[in-house]
Amino acid sequence: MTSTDRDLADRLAAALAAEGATMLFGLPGGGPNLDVLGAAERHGLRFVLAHAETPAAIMAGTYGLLTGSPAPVVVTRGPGAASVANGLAQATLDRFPLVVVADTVPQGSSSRVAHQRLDQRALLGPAAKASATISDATTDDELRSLVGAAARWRYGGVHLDYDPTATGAEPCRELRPGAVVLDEVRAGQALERVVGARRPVLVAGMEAAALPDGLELVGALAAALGCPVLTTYQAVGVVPTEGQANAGLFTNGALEAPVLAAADLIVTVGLDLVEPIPAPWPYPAPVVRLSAVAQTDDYLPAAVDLVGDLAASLQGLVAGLRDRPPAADWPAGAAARFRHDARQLLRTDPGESARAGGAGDEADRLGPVELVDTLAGLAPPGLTVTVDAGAHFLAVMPLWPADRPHRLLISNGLATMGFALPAAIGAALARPGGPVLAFTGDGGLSMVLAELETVARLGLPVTVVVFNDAALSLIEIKQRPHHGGPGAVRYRPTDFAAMARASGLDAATVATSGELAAAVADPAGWHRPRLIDARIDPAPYRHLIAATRG
Ligand SMILES: Cc1ncc(C[n+]2csc(CCOP(=O)(O)OP(=O)(O)O)c2C)c(N)n1
Ligand SMILES: [Mg+2]
Repeated sequence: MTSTDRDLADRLAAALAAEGATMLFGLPGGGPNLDVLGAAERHGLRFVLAHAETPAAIMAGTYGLLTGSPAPVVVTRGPGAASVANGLAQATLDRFPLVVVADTVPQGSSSRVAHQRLDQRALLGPAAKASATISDATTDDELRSLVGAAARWRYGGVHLDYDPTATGAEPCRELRPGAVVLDEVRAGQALERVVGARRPVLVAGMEAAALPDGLELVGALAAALGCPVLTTYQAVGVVPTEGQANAGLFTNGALEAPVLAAADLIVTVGLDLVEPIPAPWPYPAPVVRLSAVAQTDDYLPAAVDLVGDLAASLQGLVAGLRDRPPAADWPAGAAARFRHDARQLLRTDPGESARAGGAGDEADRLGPVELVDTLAGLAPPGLTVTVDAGAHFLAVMPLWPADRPHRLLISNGLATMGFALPAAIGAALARPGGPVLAFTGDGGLSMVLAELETVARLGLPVTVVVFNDAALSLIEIKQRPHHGGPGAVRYRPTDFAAMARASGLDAATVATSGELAAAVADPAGWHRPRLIDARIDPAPYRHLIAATRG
């Protein structure tokens, strides 16, 4: 030991605690992992055991996002490190503050130990915001800098290979980015554009949602301009979805096109370029871009690129607008009309009447929109909702109400399946006592099914709702002839309610909105581990994707 008398596990745990970590997630291997666990417990961190490394990482990252602290996940060497890769990628691309602590074959024995030996730095480094080997030579300051980097914007996943005896490890880079001072000239240009626009539109992104006072700051700029605001998936709620400024979602698809086509100025507020779907930027209006992070690609042609503290940029514009009344003259109620029109389009499925005319029970089948509407009408206050990757998000995201940011959580940057259930566990732990609802497809749930036991073991107030269509529907609706047919996208029907009961949860199977409403009628049910296996009709997804993406 060089820099101190204390061992690495103890110093790492101290660094985590000092940076605000209060929980530790994972699935331990032997020796060094257990040292880290023991040290973490001595420093007051509670350990949460999961069934696989990627869901453990998603639990941790979600916990970190909602508590604003770096959240560690402990994994073993080799298979544990390989298995956490998707969770690390999720944290980095969705900007969740995760710290992966991986055991590794010690450098000193790597020439004779091939068992479970992988170049973990090469494996995990590209999926991480920062990657380092920590050893007894790593100073306490370096440990804090590394751990803390996860929860400095942009949040992301930090990977630490844990090897106390490593020597000559590359020195840790300084990860504390220097504060970017706002450029006064560009701030002035941004104000000129905003003051002069008659039809400005704000597009609020995840960086705005992560500001402690994002709701107030974005709301103040929208109020000063009297203009519509679109939000990305990860910024849902940064202006209340049912409030007067909200014009709906921005995904870079078709649904929001009427709003942005009518704009003569588009102001992106903390829009992260990982958020839009990959399509060209089609709008002629000039763009003012506000972000703490410099743009590194040429997706968005910004007329004014104001890089620096996002809260300060917003405050500066609002202050400037007090002295110089803006030219903006949107008709009263414009945002709410845009939002209403978009939802109306989603609800108007031209195929529905043909299906309703079909034989037997066809007309009664529970559609995805009906499912979302039914639950939105019955949800308890203060609910946190998580959503998986799949066609079902096309119904949930534009229709679920949220009155503040981080109430509706989704993996959008990585868009990984298997997100909603572990994220719900992380959210329930971060917001003790508050109910959580996880919307998932059957495919995504299958990937993390064992974590139902985690919900039951921890007694969490998590309701899992499965859009059970025995299919990878988002892929099926993109299939053309000669793309593998049903065998590539359809499963045998699975009884998820039986699986949930076997894992210790309450469970119900529903096939109509009436049955769904009855299944959630008891308010106490939101506070117990529960799964609702919703046998849905996937036919409306074709319309939902066409209306959303064009
Ligand atoms: C880990 C991972 N694998 C594959 C994909 C590609 N993918 C996106 S959605 C989807 C289908 C999801 O099926 P399901 O969970 O049943 O939801 P549904 O589309 O049926 O609503 C697939 C395969 C992905 N996003 N993540
Ligand atoms: Mg499915």
